[in-house]
Amino acid sequence: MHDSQAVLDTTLAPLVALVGPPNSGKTTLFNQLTGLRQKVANYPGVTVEKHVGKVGLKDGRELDLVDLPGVHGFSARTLDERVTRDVLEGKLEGMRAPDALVLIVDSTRLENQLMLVEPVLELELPTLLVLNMSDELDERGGAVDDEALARRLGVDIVRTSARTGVGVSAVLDYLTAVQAGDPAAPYKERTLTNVPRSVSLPVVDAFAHRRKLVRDIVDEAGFVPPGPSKLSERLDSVFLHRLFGPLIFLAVVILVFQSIFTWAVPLMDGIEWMIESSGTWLVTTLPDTWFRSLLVDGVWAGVGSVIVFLPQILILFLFLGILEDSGYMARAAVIADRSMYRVGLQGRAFLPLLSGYACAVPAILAARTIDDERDRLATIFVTPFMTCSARLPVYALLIAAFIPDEPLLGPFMGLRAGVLLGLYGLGIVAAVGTAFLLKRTLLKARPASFLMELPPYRIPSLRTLALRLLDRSKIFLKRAGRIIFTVTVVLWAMTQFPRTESGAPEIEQSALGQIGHVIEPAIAPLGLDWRVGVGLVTSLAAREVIVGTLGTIYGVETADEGSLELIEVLQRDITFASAIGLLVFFAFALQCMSTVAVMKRESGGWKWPILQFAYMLFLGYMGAFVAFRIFA
Ligand SMILES: Nc1nc2c(ncn2[C@@H]2O[C@H](COP(=O)(O)OP(=O)(O)OP(=O)(O)O)[C@@H](O)[C@H]2O)c(=O)[nH]1
Ligand SMILES: [Mg+2]
Repeated sequence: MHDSQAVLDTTLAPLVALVGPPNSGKTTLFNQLTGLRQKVANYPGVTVEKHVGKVGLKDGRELDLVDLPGVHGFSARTLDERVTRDVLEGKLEGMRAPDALVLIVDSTRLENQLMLVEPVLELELPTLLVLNMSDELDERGGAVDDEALARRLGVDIVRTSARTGVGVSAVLDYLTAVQAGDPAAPYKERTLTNVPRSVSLPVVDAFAHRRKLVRDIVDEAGFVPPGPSKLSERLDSVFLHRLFGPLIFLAVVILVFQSIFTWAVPLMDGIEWMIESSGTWLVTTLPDTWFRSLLVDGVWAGVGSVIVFLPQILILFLFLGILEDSGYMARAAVIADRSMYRVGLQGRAFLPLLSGYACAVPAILAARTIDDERDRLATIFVTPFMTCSARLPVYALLIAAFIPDEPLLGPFMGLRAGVLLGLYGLGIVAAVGTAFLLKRTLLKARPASFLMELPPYRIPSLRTLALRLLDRSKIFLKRAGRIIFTVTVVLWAMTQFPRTESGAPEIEQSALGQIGHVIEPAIAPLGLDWRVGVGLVTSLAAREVIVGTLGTIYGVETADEGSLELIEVLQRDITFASAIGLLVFFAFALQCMSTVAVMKRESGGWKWPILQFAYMLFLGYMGAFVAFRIFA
């Protein structure tokens, strides 16, 4: 966040804001104009992303461009609208007011899109009106008289196809004029600002008034709406088909789910191998000091365990990007909506929840596509119940140690796979139950009615996809890395001190071991002792950390070489009932600081993450207790 603010504060280049309704092509045009010279951060205190970039102008100078979230107006009903209005009015901390605007609209839907023109022109800033998607307008037989429209509104107009780059040069001309202090648009003569309006007008009337005004303007400009897209109609007859629609949807879900696991595996193995071999190299090169221990056992292992998830996250966002930009996501939401509605969530919650199988962190970010705030909160609250990949190492260890390798359903499924599947099921049940409860209590509201306008199918822009993946990896590595780094360093330090007389750290006497003893009374009812207690504490950083911690505590040299030994020690030390309890605990409890941190950011405060952590911990503990009692 600070970097991009610095970009804005330290330069005197003019600032131009890109405004427009959702899906009008703002980001595509932004990427055309700025390329790689852009930064993403969040606006201070809120979850709305701030995209700023530098535009190289024709005269060799440059200016700053900010891409705003899509809005229908400035009524400040949603967070996006509030942020957009604040940016445009220069009220946002750490950001100066824009010197000029580019209002970009989808020219195939002028009647709807120009509703934004009046509030934008009221800002009295030099404004360029961009009629985007002109390729689609032409293709489908639509028309509009730019000059008449420009005269009527008193602004300059440029037609573009942001995806192919047509008209981008004309936008650059305008920006160059802004930089030269000679913005093309004479905003003083606007006729729209003279439209009589009464403050006491009820909102509905003001809206109706505006709608009529826009319809007149569009008529005067000879707008001929384009015919329906033949291709979209044909595709919808398949994708929204009563029978094939859900089947294709299911296939897409399976494809995404599978690819997160299968395609990512070689990449993850590669990264793991790199981290391990570089760790080994460090061990052999560096002298045996506390510093080496911190670097290798603490930082390298800890941060490495997070970086390993990057391929899964990139594949996930690649799919989400393709699905969103192609227009399929809107159809998928329509199809998923009915079953999600019963739970109390929106159809749009489906894919974020599905992504939770890889990792809750990107899944919570993906929930930004849910526009209703209560629905989004309910969705991100239940997301960590989905069985993320960090639970797998824990499940794998405990299942291997305690569940016999017997057939369950003849040749189709073994008992071990059955238990694993059961744990996945447990997560789903908890998520559904919790969503149901939330929507009837804290987040009481019917799921937002589903009146989504279906966009036409479009071929996603590779440039936009690639830039988004780049953003995602940067954000993920920066944020997750920072947390894991801190936590691992602190945990490592706690295993090292206080030192015993012999000088070697005795884990039972270390600060961490002492914490284990403090926790012991709490987990004694589950049949667990201080060792597992320590594991539960360290796994707060990331669930899979417990595997390594138990390995260390039980004096097993390395978890890898001795995983068989670790299994044997566990079998000796933990009862079957306690192990089942532990499995249930990990299915429910929020043992993941990255998720907590991301929840704080995405919900804008500590309230939700604290509630979520406490609730999931309670559920985990009670579940483990019940399981322990049943199997004891
Ligand atoms: N055919 C066509 N498609 C376009 C054009 N410009 C953008 N698109 C596509 O329209 C979709 C939406 O574009 P975005 O740039 O993400 O729109 P946006 O205004 O940033 O959307 P939000 O940020 O969600 O408000 C994408 O699939 C683009 O590839 C264009 O000129 N012609
Ligand atoms: Mg955008």
